[in-house]
Amino acid sequence: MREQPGLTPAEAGSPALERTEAEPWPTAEERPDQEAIEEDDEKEVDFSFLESPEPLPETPADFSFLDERVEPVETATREPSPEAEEAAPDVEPATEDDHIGVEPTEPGEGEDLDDRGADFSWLEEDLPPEEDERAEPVAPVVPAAPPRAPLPGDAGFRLREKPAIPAPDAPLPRVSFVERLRQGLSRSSNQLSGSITALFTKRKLDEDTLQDFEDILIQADLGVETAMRITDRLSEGRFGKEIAGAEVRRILAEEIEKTLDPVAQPLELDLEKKPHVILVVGVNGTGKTTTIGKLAAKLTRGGLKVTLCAGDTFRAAAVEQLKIWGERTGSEVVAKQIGADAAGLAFEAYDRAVENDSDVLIIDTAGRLQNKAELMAELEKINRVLSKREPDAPHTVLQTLDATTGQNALNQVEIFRNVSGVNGLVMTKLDGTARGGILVAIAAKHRLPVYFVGVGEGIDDLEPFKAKDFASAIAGTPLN
Ligand SMILES: Nc1nc2c(ncn2[C@@H]2O[C@H](COP(=O)(O)OP(=O)(O)O)[C@@H](O)[C@H]2O)c(=O)[nH]1
Ligand SMILES: [Mg+2]
Repeated sequence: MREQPGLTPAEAGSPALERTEAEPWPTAEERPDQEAIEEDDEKEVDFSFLESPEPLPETPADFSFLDERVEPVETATREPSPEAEEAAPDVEPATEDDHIGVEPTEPGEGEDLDDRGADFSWLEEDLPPEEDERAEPVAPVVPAAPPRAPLPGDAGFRLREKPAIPAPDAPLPRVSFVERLRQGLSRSSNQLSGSITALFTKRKLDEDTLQDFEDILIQADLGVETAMRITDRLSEGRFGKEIAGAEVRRILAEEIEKTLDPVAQPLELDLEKKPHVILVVGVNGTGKTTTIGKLAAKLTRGGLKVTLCAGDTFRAAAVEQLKIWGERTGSEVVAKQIGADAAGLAFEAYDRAVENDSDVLIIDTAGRLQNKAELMAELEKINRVLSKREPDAPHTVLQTLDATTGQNALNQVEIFRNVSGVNGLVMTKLDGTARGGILVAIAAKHRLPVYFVGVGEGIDDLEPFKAKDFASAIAGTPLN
């Protein structure tokens, strides 16, 4: 056996392992005949070492912990707090009776959607697993009356019949918002900046450079259309010349802003048709309920009366979450037991919002794409029943998009736009490790208004969407 440096003869192993290139495999003639090998295989192998010389000591496993009494976990059924009740003495707590007459979910609804057989499971890739908690009944609550203050002119809404109310004296935390946005988009912008420096330093602008840059922009989720427009603009008058990274970033920011500017719009509330109905849709975990809470906060602070509808009737946690937002914002929450028909609930919530003279009704929905046929049927049905009460309702169908999911967001818009007539977007989680480039591709393709962006989980972490801030955060250019 050849010596192998660093190995003991035992470690050096079988002769097969010793072979090197200099020592080729034997030809068929050189090989020992097959019978000899088989005989060798049949030799009895000694497994006696497997038998333990001593019998193993018997240590019986202790399963007594299984018999211990498990304390039942208390399920939180939120009662309005004493302070909340005191703050709203004239509001009667809602009872089951307030919300009767719900159509049961009709079996067979949505079967036609099932037949389409499309597989949407890829949409769930980035999302946490979800439980179905249809068993628990949840009672409706009526929280405190809303605090009243004027809606600031730049809060991201345009009220048609009311004159704009001047902004309050308190300065808005603009710097911190922009900083958080820039921080959230820093991964995208650092990657882009690094690539721009590597690509353009000491290099004349030629076809190859432009092609490489286009690829980089597409990888940053900006979309083919925008990427081509940027490279076209870059080549204008600069072909064959050197171009500084800062100049490339400036052009990038300008072109992104051009794409985003038309979609950065305030959410128009037509209060001539009171209540203005906002249906919030989107894949689970994209921030629907949180965004509803933040919107309710903005609106109630502005002196508008808001009713919330807990239309995600699949999870007790989702209903509870909305009720907490209801209490925080002083908005009445119309909720029913888990498993209730969401369309029936939306119908009742509309009537309730008329009764309590709400300016805005915001309806939460489920976003379970695991059961997408049922979900899509449910969303269609909500639209259908609302339009029976008011032909233009829901006036706004708002889709939330999670900025950390990247390319998937584009597909999500396509699906929800087709099913529930999405006519506006909110991008959430722009404070984390966002991949904001996709919003540019969505704007170029769908041209849907982007009303707000979420930059945190707090009540004030929703800001009107500003094309310039967003563009400069992605391109890594200074704000001026
Ligand atoms: N960092 C951050 N987290 C957010 C934002 N919006 C929502 N979330 C969080 O994302 C998670 C899912 O939000 P949720 O509103 O329950 O999503 P839904 O399933 O679509 O209703 C929750 O933990 C929220 O607190 C945001 O803008 N930034
Ligand atoms: Mg939710």
